[in-house]
Amino acid sequence: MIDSQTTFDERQYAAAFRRDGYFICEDVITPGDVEQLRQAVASLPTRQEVRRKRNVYGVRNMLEICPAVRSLASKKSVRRFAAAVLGEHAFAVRAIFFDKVPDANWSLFWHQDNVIAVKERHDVPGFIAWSQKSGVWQVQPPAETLAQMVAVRVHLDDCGHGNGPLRVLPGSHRFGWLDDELDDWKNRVPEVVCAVRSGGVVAMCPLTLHASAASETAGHRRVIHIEYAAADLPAELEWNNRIGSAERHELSPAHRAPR
Ligand SMILES: O=C(O)CCC(=O)C(=O)O
Repeated sequence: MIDSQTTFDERQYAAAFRRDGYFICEDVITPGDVEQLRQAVASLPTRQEVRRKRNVYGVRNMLEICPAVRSLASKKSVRRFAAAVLGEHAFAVRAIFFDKVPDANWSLFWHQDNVIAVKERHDVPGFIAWSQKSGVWQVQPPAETLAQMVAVRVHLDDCGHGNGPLRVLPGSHRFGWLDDELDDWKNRVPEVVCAVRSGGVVAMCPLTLHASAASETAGHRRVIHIEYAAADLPAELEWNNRIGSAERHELSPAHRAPR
């Protein structure tokens, strides 16, 4: 397990993450932790189950509704994937549970994640496309906000090529929104398949171009996807959660939306 300081070099990790926009690490949590999380997820009330974006099976608001996921988000071995890149004050802002099973199988075309969850709606320049999902405000921030976030995806099942793994285009997180350049990126940059075993992690910048195919197998493909940030939002906007750090940090002026 990478809790032993010897096997996880934070500097090497952070350099690779900043360059590639993703990182795969096996054996981050124990089989016992995996089992506890599987049980915690299985015992969520069914009314919390939602479908997210085009038939994607997911459960939102996991930091709010699942204490085991709150603990996971603060666990050193998991949080360090965010802290090594964003700084020690990194905090978890949102978590989603994803599963793929034969009767809830799904795929997603290449995209960048483009929303964050905030406590209340305040119309601030640069923050657009407001919506409310499962009672929580979602908004598209400037790309710079997402560029300063890390998503840590904790796997609760072995996820090989046939299980609908995440696929990424390395380096695509460094260029802002890529809607108009998607074809160029797909043609030019070989995709990486993020195969990882149960208990492992895929860390990803939300701006990294990613896609996900349907699973070809009968089992689960359970992932707890935790997003971390490290800076306050501008004006009156507040992250919907700040788990794992009590400190508040201002965005640098370069990343602050004009008022
Ligand atoms: O879990 C996956 O395979 C993909 C999830 C995804 O693309 C997303 O969160 O935007």
